Amino acid sequence: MGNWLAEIRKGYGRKLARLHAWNGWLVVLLALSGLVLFGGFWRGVLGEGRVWVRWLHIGAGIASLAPVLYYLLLAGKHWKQLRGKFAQKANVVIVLALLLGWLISGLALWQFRLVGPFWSNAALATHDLLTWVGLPYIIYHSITRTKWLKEPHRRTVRIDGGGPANAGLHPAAGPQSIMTRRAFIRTAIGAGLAVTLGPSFLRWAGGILGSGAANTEELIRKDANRLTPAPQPLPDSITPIGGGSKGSFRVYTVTPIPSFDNATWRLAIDGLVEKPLAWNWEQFVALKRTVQVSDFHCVTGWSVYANTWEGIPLKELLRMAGVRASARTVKLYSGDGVYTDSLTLEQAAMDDVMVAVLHDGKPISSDLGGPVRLIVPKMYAYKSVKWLNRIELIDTDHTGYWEERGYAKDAWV
Ligand SMILES: Nc1nc2c(c(=O)[nH]1)N[C@H]1C(S)=C(S)[C@@H](COP(=O)(O)O)O[C@H]1N2
Ligand SMILES: [Mo]
Repeated sequence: MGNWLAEIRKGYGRKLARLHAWNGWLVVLLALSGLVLFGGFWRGVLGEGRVWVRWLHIGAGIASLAPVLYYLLLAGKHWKQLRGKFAQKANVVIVLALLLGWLISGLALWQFRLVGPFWSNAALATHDLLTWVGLPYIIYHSITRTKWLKEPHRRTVRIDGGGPANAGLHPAAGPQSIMTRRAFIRTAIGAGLAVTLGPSFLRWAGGILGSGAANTEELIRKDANRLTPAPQPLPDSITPIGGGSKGSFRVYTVTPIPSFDNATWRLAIDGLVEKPLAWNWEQFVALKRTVQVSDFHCVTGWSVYANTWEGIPLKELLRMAGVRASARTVKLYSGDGVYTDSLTLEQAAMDDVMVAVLHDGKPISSDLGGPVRLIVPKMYAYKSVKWLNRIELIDTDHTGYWEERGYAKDAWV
């Protein structure tokens, strides 16, 4: 294959070691930034910093292609060296497969617009699954291979309580010493990882595989909103005409989650309108509602399908207030005091843009933006302002929270 390859392979042992180290640090960086992106908790803490973490993650992900390609150039020689060492060969294959899987699904997530919601959902599920399987594997791999574990190779742990004086001293272990020290520590680390990561994994798997109902049920149970009377669902919601939503919402927020009661909740429509209006909860639940079924897509790759939403079409509220001719933009405010977004008058007039009060016949929990959130099914969900409390008509443009931080203003799915 030419001299350049021979050149690369020169001093290959040292190169391989350096490559391994670089790859290790990249994986650490990717794991930390990835976990921050995954955790709903960090969304609130980071706010706009999340956009930087996201770029860091994408950049490191693309950069991780370099050590992989470089390794592949050295792989032939390495492979010969590993002859007979099955475990090490398997490790190389597993790590390469993980990196490649992460890279491909990551590229699809990055280019979600090109691949569309179906493939970005598949990519997100793959990306998460590889993380759930691969990260514990890599942590285990790196802990159990550190020097201090390798050294006391032949020591033993006695499980029969043979006294600490003897434990770990005699290489020639008696029949009672069941485990080498190394095997013992490995098992302990494996069990520790399973115990710490297991529950989150099961919750994630439940969300991906099951219907969203269980997860929504739990959110409703611990709902922090205290509003009476409860909205009474229409027949189309009681038995959701969509048949019940599929998938589960990830709770996203850029602030601590706000909650409301009858004294604190208001929805106002003002600005360039003929008749500014404001409703308290009792007045608002008395308004006539309609029911619709639609999908909900987040730009980060997850969707919830066939949601049965019940609420008041935004255009109906606009009609009640009377939009003045000078108005151009509908600015939407969240009761979290921070998040905003906007729609053009034409977009706001679409039939399925809804100020939603019920989801699948149940009140929307505070975590998911209740008591009242906006729904813009034809656009990515960052337009779907949670805890909606004010609709203002303005004659200028308005750049929303995520749009100011790099998301496209044109949010069409
Ligand atoms: N007030 C507020 N509204 C918001 C957000 C937010 O962080 N704050 N996130 C948006 C984004 S990016 C998405 S995907 C959806 C998520 O809705 P969920 O948290 O109910 O799943 O809410 C949107 N509306
Ligand atoms: Mo989103």
